[in-house]
Amino acid sequence: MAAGPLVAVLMGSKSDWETMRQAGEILSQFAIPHECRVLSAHRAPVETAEYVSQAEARGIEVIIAAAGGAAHLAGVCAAHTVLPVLGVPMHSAALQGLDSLLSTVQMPAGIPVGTLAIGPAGARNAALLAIAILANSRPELRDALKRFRAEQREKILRETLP
Ligand code: RP5
Repeated sequence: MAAGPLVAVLMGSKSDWETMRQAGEILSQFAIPHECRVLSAHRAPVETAEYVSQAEARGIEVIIAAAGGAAHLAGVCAAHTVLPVLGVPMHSAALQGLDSLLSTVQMPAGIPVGTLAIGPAGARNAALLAIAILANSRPELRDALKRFRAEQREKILRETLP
């Protein structure tokens, strides 16, 4: 596995960390080198563009971008790189994340963002999808994903009801 980060987990605010740490935990579980950073498309637009523009040269292969409200972080990231960008809409107080979902998922044709579910499920699935992308060229990761699926199946089949 590479020494530098393969996956970047970006989020628009530190207030997103409680959700996005779950993406980091999955990546750590699979021993994927990654880095997590707060970067905002509207509060730090220049630094966000610089970071994403340099990501490919740094060896990063997948970018996960989480934001809430008028959530344009993932779209802005995708505008600055051809690396796959996975968007995670954050739950929002005003509209329960529907605003985040629509503004992340509704990218006009030509600049894709792969959008996951709102909140923790999206955070965890973004990490799993990033691993699946990396696994295309890393057979050991594909095996690890198959073991992860098998564990979920076994857990479900062991469930008992009162
Ligand atoms: C977005 O605005 C962030 O991604 C966050 O989800 C939301 C609220 O940010 P804070 O006001 O909590 O910093 O940019």
